[in-house]
Amino acid sequence: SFQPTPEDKFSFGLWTVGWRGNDPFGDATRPVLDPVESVNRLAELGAWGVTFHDDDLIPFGASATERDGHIKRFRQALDATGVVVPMVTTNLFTHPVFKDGGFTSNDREVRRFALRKVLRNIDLAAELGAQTFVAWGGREGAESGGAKDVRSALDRFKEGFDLLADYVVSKGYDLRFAIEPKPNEPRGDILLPTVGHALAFIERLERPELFGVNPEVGHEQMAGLNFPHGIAQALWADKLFHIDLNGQTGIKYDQDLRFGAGDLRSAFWLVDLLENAGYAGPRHFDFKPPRTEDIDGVWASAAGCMRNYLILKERAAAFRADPAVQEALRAARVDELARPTLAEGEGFEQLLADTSAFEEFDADAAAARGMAFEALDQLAMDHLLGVR
Ligand code: GLT
Ligand code: MN
Ligand code: MN
Ligand code: MN
Repeated sequence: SFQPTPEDKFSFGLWTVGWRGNDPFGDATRPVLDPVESVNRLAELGAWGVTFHDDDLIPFGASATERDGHIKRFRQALDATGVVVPMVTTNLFTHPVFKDGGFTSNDREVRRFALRKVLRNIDLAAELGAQTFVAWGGREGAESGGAKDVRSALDRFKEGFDLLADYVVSKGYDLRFAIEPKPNEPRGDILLPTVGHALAFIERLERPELFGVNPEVGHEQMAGLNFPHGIAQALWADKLFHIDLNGQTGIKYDQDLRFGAGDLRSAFWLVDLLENAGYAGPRHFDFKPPRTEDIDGVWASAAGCMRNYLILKERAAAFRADPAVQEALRAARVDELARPTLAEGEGFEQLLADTSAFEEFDADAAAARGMAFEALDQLAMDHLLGVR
């Protein structure tokens, strides 16, 4: 059965099920959703965790007493349901003060305010036991050329993250940061637009070991990129700290469809990869139930995210277990790629001395060998479509 349990480690942002359906052309179509109600309903559906931005839980500008009250109610709901908080993040994009960004705003006072907002939220994250702190810089970007000195902005980005890492280390928090890339929307162009940009940026930080990525399915696809390939590289670099699962149909606005909607083949290969690579982190859904839906539709959409993951997990396992697939994998020489190109102890001298590698190598004969990829891919399709 495809009934989720806490062992599946499914988590949801409060801002996902709580999205009211407002878009640039239309007002909200749904009423405000109480975070406590979200925790209760998600627990009933079989979710394991809930995540949030500071402002999802505590309205921007709330007094200290109001803040404590919101946190207290939320904690009670967590305790009552057993739902955990694996990740927390900060809203540095909704309030107009962040119109030119948080850490990279040209306005220095805004940058200092943004850092303070994040530091305060890191304390809350640690208090609630979160192990990952996501940083999505949706407003860190530009619409025009001369207004943003990108090299200075990257200096300020680094300055901010280095400060946060110092803070976490000095406090002794068990917390790591996951940078979430996105190419555009809401800014015309966003800094750190893809997984690759983020991975390269992380290596320039003072404590790179505390930083990884939080790739989102739709964000890479908005840039026309192959999401499973980006995830594979993040895994290869030991940097997949968290993941935002959702659906997207090609290069267009950020759709945030429920997981499995959108590019289904890509979703299949993604689940296959996550499950086989031993990714042990949260399966976090960052989707937006379409604004056509009432509250029942919201929960149907949330349940669909988990159900689709579990279906794809079952399909991927069946694919891997099928003897015909194993034979097709061998025919496609997938195992051969795992074999080092050089023999044990071999260096360029031995390679240069090996006449079979070049002088006697028959390029035309090798070129004539088919790779047998299509037969393998059709087996995957058969499994994905449930006819095998
Ligand atoms: C926002 C964004 C998401 C990010 C969230 C974290 S907020 O909804 O579109 O992709 O993951 O800040
Ligand atoms: Mn996201
Ligand atoms: Mn998105
Ligand atoms: Mn989003």
